[in-house]
Order: sequence, then C-alpha cells, then structure tokens
Amino acid sequence: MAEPVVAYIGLGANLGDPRGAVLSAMQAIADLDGVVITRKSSLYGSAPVDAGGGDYVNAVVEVQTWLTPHDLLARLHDIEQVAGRARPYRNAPRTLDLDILLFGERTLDDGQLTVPHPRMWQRAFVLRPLAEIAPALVTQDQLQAVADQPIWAL
Ligand code: A4P
Ligand code: MG
Repeated sequence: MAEPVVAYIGLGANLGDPRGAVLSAMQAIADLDGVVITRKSSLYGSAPVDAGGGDYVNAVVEVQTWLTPHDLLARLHDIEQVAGRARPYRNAPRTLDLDILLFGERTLDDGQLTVPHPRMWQRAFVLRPLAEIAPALVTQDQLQAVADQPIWAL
C-alpha cells in the first residue's frame, strides 16, 4: 500500500448542538476507511468571522490518509450531510463545516477543492487549534496577525 499523506481538517459548528456535532464528527472521521486520526486539538469557542449567528465551536484534527484529496472531501461532505448540514447561502450558520486545511505538500485549485485552504491564515479559529497540535506549521507572527479575533478554550 502507498504511503499515507498527513492532512489537517478544520471542524466548525454554530447551530444546534455545536459541541456535540464537532465531537461526533471527530468520531465519524476516525471511522472512515483509509483515514486514521493522529492528533486532535482541544475544542475552542470563537466569535463568528465574516459570518453571522452564534459563537462557533472549532477544532482541528491531524489525520493520516490513503484517500485522494477529492475522495476525502466527498467523505467529509457525507459526514456534514448526516449532521444535517444545509447550505442556504455562503457562510450561513451551520450544524457542521469540515474543511481540508492542508493535504501533505499538495496544492490544488480546481473549482471543487482549494488546498491549502485559502482563508486559513486569516483565521484564529483555524490557526490556534492547528498550532496546538502542529506547532511547527504556524509561526508566532501568523498567530499575532489574528490575535484580535476572540477565541477561547472550552
Ligand atoms: N471547497 C474548496 N476547497 C475546500 C477545502 N479545502 N475544504 C469547496 C473543504 N471544502 C472546500 O463549502 C463550499 C465548497 O467549497 C465545497 O462544496 C467544496 O467543494 P461549504 O462548506 O459548502 O461552504 P461554506 O462553509 O459556506 O464556505 P467555506 O469556504 O467552507 O467557508 P469558510 O471560509 O470555511 O468559512 N467563524 C468562526 N468563528 N468559526 C468558523 O468555523 N466558518 C466560516 C466558514 C465562517 N466564519 C467562521 C467559521
Ligand atoms: Mg466549508
């Protein structure tokens, strides 16, 4: 079997039971064929960024995966659907949002999938949990740049 790739997945929710949705999604990711979770961040509360609605629960997981990026995205969409995700408009409040942040060293931009996630470096709700589990990937300057965004450990 080919070598697995290390990928990072961002989890976010701000409708219904956000904490339960993020924890269930971590379990659902762990249960996927071809995916092994190697690290999980703590859960964080965060104020909405470029979006309305209530506060979010956010987290990041590190996985090893044998899936292609598009197959991983499809499986993450399945998990969002089971969580009751509706998409009435962009950045609408959501029961669960799963984003592929990094997929090994790959860069992709084909209309379906953009990796690295194009907005991750502007967002404390991504960088803080990512820095917790993969400190080598996030610089102090990058954290400083988002220090004005409210985020707290849960
Ligand atoms: N897509 C492209 N690249 C990716 C990727 N790397 N990972 C495509 C996942 N999906 C990717 O996403 C729309 C389409 O993006 C997908 O079908 C996929 O083909 P979506 O999840 O349906 O829509 P969205 O969530 O409204 O857009 P997006 O781009 O995921 O939004 P963002 O930029 O991720 O922002 N504030 C706080 N505090 N916490 C949050 O979690 N989340 C957002 C969502 C805004 N503000 C937030 C939070
Ligand atoms: Mg998304």
